[in-house]
Amino acid sequence: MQQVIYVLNGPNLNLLGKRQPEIYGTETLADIELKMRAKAKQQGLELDFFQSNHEGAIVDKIHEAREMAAGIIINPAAYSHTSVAILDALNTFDAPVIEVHISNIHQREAFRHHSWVSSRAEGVIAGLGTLGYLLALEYFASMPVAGA
Ligand code: CA2
Repeated sequence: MQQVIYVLNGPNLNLLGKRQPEIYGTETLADIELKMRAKAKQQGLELDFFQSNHEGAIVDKIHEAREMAAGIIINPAAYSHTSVAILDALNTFDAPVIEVHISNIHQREAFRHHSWVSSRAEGVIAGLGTLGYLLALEYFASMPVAGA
């Protein structure tokens, strides 16, 4: 059975490619999903791609991942900097977590420098644009299949 990777996107990322291209580029979230699905197919991985503007919906999706996912790629967006609830949910998830930020949060306002999620993540990719999502997927493709 194919391993499923959950790709979770936080608030306002549904507006990618429609505003602030100087920070976030011109690709839409649908463009990212298409590219990730193409790469996942090559790598024999299945994706569950999700975006929500609601903290609780993201927490619920992480709970679902506990039973369903071999890993999580998460861009928690603004919740990175505020959400202990998302950190607590991720701490109940046993498989690897990779945190992705399109922009380099460390070059931006001070309030973006700290992410609650980073303490749980196996790796953090920031500042490489939307390529970061594909690199995160590469990480999962390079991992040995459990039980093999
Ligand atoms: O760089 C990232 O990926 C962020 O997670 C994006 C978040 C921001 O709060 C984090 O500090 C860094 C913001 C996502 C909002 O995306 C927009 C896209 C287009 C137009 C407006 C917002």
